[in-house]
Amino acid sequence: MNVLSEADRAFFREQGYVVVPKAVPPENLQAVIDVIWEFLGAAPDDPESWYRIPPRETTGGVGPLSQSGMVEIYQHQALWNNRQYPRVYQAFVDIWDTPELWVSLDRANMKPPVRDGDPAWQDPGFIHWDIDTGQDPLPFGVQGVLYLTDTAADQGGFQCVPGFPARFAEWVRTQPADRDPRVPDLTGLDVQSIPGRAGDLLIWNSLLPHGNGRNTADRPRLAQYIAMRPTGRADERQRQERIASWRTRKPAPSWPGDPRGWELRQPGPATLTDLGRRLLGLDPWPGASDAACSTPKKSTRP
Ligand SMILES: O=C(O)CCC(=O)C(=O)O
Repeated sequence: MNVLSEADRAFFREQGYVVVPKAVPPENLQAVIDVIWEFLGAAPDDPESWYRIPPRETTGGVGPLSQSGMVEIYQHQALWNNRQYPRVYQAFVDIWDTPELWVSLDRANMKPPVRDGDPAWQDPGFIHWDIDTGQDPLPFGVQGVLYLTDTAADQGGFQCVPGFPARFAEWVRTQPADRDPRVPDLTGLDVQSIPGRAGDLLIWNSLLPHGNGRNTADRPRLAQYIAMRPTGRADERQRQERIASWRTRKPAPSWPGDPRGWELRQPGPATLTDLGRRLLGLDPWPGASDAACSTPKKSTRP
């Protein structure tokens, strides 16, 4: 059964994103929250501990946490349980109109409130694209974020320029030829923070300028990134890399990774359902064609 209604699809076309409520059960959300705190050696009720791991922007670019809250954890069972949750999968099937998908092996986010007098924790938020918007034709792609807790507009969560993909062609004609194809000039564009409830899965068109905001609330922002894209059996190298990443509990190539190797000390690999095995690439989709894979997204996130 479809997860996205006709109205959801229309909203996605017009606004460039759509929200799927209650995408996974509360216990799945809590399991990821627990593992994020364990990974960071921090606790939800101990604000000092939120800042214990210095962001990697202050440690020579290496570390398990960034100023924008990127948590370099990729293969834990709790993450996989959301990736292979049927309602999450069905939402992406509805977007792509095909059941043959691979899931991203993406990370999580814990963005603590900005801290007075501490330059390390003053992240202003950011807006970018993960695709090169100078390409012609532009490829269609989507990304997604699962809200692990209720997230207020001032809590450092997802922000974007609603409606932008539908206006891109008109907008780009007003831009200089040497514009940055990965970071828009925001002059005249309306960046909005998208608050949400725990369990919301927000899926966005990759052409939507997006990022996360400044957290001026008193609670951290917590999220898990999940995206899916059509695949095919043709790209054997990528398939092998994905399987190795799951099996060895390491990031896929091009992700920053965790120099402490926390995940390597966890039990694993994660147990996959039949759906999870297909979403990884371990098992083929029944009757899958040999169509070429779409190009993998190279992360440009901070
Ligand atoms: O933290 C967020 O919600 C946005 C993340 C982001 O910019 C990305 O996934 O490329």
